[in-house]
Amino acid sequence: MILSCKQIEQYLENGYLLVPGLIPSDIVECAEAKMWQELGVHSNEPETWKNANWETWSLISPEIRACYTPEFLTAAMQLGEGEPDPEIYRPRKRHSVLPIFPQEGEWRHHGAHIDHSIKSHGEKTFPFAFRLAAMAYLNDVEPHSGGTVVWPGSHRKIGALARSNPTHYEYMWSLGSDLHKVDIGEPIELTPNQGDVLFYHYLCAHSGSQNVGRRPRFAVNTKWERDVSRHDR
Ligand SMILES: O=C(O)CCC(=O)C(=O)O
Ligand SMILES: [Fe+2]
Repeated sequence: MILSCKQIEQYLENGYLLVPGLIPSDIVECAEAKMWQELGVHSNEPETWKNANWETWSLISPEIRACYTPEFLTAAMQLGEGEPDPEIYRPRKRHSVLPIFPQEGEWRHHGAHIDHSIKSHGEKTFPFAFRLAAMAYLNDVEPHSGGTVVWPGSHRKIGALARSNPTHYEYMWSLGSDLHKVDIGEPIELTPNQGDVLFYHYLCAHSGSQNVGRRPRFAVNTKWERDVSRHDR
């Protein structure tokens, strides 16, 4: 096993877990290099960054898929809900590539959201919209440089809201639009290092944040779905 009982406890308590150094440095360095290449911009030439090619949004290059090592997938399986099914935790064909380039202005997050809560997608809340999400960080993230923001324990409060009226909250979009009805407390800005992986629960409130630093933030987000048939949508 990759994660300790203490880490699993932390995940259950907080609704997320940042696992340091889960991706070996040689693999994550290759993935970062591939991301620069796919975006068509140069690490040491900031003037090129504004021309980044966003068509790589769902990039499936082998260098990035290589991040999903057996250790990564085992950690995901340890945290996923229900019976572990190795078929579910195989590397996905698609995932979201999430670069955040530096911008001028005040640092801020974009407001708490839960994933899969877009109305037109029609995702159901129960038993869960997806098993587990993971953000793999491909480079170091300094404070106020695009770190993911999380609300510890928000998954339990949002879960309680959902269960208070399962009919009303049948769909993720209805739950997502009522987050203001619960006090989810204060957020924490994560400052992960290259190779760290953030796992989060499907009801964990979180947000992207503005990068007012000097380097782009590169991350890859993946979801493990409820069942294998939905896995590679
Ligand atoms: O970029 C981030 O740090 C967060 C992204 C996010 O919330 C998402 O992809 O749903
Ligand atoms: Fe999100």
